[in-house]
Amino acid sequence: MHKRFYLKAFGAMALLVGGLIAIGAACGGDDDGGNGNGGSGNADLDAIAAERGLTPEDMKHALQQFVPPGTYDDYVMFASGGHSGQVFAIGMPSMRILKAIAAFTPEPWQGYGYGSDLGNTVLAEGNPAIPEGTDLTWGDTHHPAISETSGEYDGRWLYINDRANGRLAMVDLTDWRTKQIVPVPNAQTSHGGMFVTPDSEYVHISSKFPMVWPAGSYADLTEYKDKYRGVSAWMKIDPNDGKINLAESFEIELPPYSQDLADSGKLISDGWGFIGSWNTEMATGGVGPDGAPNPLEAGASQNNFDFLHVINWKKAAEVAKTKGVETNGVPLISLEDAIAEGLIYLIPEPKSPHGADVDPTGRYIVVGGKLDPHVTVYDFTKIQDAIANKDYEGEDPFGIPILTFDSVMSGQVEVGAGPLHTQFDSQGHGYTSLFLANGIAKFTLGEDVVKNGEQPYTLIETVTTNYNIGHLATAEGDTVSPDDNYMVALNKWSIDRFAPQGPLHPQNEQLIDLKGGLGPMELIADMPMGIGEPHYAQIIKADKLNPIELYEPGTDPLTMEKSPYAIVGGEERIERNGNVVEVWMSATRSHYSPDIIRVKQGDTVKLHITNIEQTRDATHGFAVGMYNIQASLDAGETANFEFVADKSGAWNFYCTEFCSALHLEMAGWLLVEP
Ligand code: K7E
Ligand code: CUA
Repeated sequence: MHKRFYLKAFGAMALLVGGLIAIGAACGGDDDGGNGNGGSGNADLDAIAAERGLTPEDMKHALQQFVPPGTYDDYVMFASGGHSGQVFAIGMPSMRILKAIAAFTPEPWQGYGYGSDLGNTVLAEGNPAIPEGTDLTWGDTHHPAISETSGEYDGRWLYINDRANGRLAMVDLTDWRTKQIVPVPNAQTSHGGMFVTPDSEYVHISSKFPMVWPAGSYADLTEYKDKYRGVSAWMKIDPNDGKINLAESFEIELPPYSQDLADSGKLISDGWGFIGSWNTEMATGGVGPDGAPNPLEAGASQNNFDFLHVINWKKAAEVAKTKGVETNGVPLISLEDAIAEGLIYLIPEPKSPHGADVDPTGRYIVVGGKLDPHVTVYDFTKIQDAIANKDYEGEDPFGIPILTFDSVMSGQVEVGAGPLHTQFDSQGHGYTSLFLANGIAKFTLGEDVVKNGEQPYTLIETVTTNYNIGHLATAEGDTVSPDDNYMVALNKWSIDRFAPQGPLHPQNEQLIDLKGGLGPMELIADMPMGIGEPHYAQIIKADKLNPIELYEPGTDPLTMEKSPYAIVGGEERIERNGNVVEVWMSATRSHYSPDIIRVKQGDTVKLHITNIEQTRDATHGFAVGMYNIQASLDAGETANFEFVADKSGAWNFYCTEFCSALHLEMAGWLLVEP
């Protein structure tokens, strides 16, 4: 058993490895590849290290993370931005932010949601039909999922849920822009997923808290059990453009538990999905029968077991065609039909579970119980046997069969306090985040995957993180073949890790070296994340991403086809039709053409701008003061704006992107005559 603590105060060599303590150079604890006297063996490097107070271990970590200027990272991590409503693309191992991808929230740098039609259209389409009149301009991103082919990330699209409003966004990884926001029918909130099925047939999303059904109706919390429902939604991915096709999607009614993290089966469990849950007590907060306060946290923590939902989605997709009832745009399978057709089973899972993660072989499902120091590992082959044998220990209040815990559980490992989420390597290990113990535990899975002479279901080692860790992500971690080299801890608090900056601190993402899965885990670097709270992330090999360098001339990024409003140089014009003024404008270094637009107050202005550049990175902005308009037009892009010129005056518009030596001259006038 290996244990390792990070004891910086003792200096670089303060390592406990394999039970051996090596403190200081005298011990020759040369785990760091140093030269035995605490230095690098290079006089220049040693001088720099001495001047900056760096230990040999610090130097090693710097080298492990270093990506020389002008060279590329090996991996890209797509991390949720929590209630920033965005997705952050981060190069790894350098941990450099490459892009904040606007999703549910307007983002001015990319001109997303500030007047041009890509962001405005996507944000508007993301407003649920029920209730009427929603105008959502933020979301709470939690779980990104990269599209897969044969269980491997394929780098085409990325999906992410909105925890707050029951929606999902689709990011097109050809240009790293959000192309669609889909409100999930019959769900008010979301959590379970996103995960894509191994060949990107569907992306799954399930509700977090149940809502009153039918959507749009009202019921008091006293009717929670009868009127509130959760949902498991299987959103059909269009294989050509990655967009969600609602009519070909389907949903399954779920009991009013709080469905939680979920994962997709793969390989032997392909065709199945797994959704954890808590609050099977169906507590609602407020006061108890005795009139004393009974907060949700207490009411929802009564039962020793909650339920892992096991769903046969491949069969459900077929059943939906005959038994699905169109409900707010999507075929919905009732719980009654789902039970009768054998689409859903429950498995007891101990003590307020959170994560539910499927290992790379598809055989093991690991669940962490927040209030239990163990992870519980279920065996899919045993689950199949139990289903075939009707090996039930009962049914829940809604009639869903509960598989016998002892029949389907294959092992439990005491990993430490507050286990949440689990990732895997290809060496038969699980890595579970420990929210309360501030660390990550590495343990072995079942006998058929365990390697290197290790014992099944054994704690191997833990590494300390700073501080409360939520999710963790390993490189290629949710695929059938994880890469065993990097892991990132996505921590909630940073406390004293970065320079003080007032009461709100950044969250802390920490890079950990997995050493081929052979350990010991080693913390390499901290990365402050001062622009959003990370929940989950997925890490893809950079060479699987094939983003375009330019748009074809006149492309509408929303459709990726030629815009009907695209022009080439020489076709610029202004046309008036009644009180509608339509402008076809080009943008290139370093001018707009036309650069003067004359309208009358109250006119509707339809503005089509084509960036006629075909040079990589030659982006031009377009901002109009006092009209709250800001766009970013990438090379080849055509963007459209429509607004009422309701403010009279001579308004300057200009390019917001410093595009050339004469960038400051790239400006013009919107003259709105009273
Ligand atoms: Cu654990 Cu929403 Cu995935 Cu956050 S959830 S940590
Ligand atoms: Cu175009 Cu600045």
